[in-house]
Amino acid sequence: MLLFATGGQLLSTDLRIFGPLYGNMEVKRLSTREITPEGFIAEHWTPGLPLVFTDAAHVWKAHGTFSPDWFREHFGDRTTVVDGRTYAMKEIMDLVEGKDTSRPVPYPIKYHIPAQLPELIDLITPINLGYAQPNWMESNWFARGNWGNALELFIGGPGGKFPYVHLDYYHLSAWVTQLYGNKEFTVWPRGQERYLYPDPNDPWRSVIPDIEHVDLKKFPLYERATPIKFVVGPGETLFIPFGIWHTAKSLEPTISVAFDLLNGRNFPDFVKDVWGFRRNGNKVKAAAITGYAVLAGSMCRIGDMMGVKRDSRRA
Ligand SMILES: O=C(O)CCC(=O)C(=O)O
Ligand SMILES: [Fe+2]
Repeated sequence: MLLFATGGQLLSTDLRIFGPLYGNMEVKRLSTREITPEGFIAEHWTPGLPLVFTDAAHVWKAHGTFSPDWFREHFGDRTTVVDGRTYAMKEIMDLVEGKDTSRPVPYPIKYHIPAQLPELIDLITPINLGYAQPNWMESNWFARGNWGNALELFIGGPGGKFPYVHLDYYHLSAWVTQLYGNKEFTVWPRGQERYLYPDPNDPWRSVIPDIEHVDLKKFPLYERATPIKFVVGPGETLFIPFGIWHTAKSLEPTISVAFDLLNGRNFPDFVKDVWGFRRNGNKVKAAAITGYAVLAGSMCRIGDMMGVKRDSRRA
């Protein structure tokens, strides 16, 4: 953050110091015709303001291709585990489309794309959509670690709610592209943590059990929160900057692709988390992993300076 002192006033290149602006935060929807990658960095990534791209993912072959039937046909037997139970893709699609009503529909149902559905990678290239870059998560330096780094397929049925309001771990910024069906997102402007009651044992999650029916006797400060709700539809991409509390609800059968963004801007916070999540365990191991993260980040920073192009097709 750059601060300039001018006649006793502080000016900032980082809008975060103007807290009240966030109280009125709106989530813009923009076409790629209306915002350049440089404009995205200046107006959304740097100040940390969410954005819905209406058409950035239209470059993906997956746009207009992914549907329950397409997954039944191509990956019907591919399994994943949700809450300790194994489901095949065709069972999942029957559940989310209401063809099987014999048991509850869990949410979220996830596949880790590089490990469980690597065939999809070609259909979601370039993963960065021309905007989520540089992304150090695409470099081999970070691909090997387990940093909360994810490239995931999310599947949901009508009314499927993400189980809690949260911040993403490791200060990663999230990109969620809807490829089928509408999903409702709720975000809270920065500075409202207090109203959301972070869990003291896991301060990345709110303890409020159902954000649609908040018990104000138990959580009185929530009355001051200003949630912003909006729907992301097929072909649209939501950018959720690090530090923005959020949650989601599938309004109908939905299929989405989510990935994380890490680069020089969120890296200092990322490193603190790499240490912070491990410091209570084996200190030597925690120090080694944190040291590795610092080295990997330095290599990526040098790579950025040299204009290295990262290959998102790596599995
Ligand atoms: O699409 C969703 O359900 C939201 C996912 C999310 O926020 C997360 O995985 O961290
Ligand atoms: Fe999240």
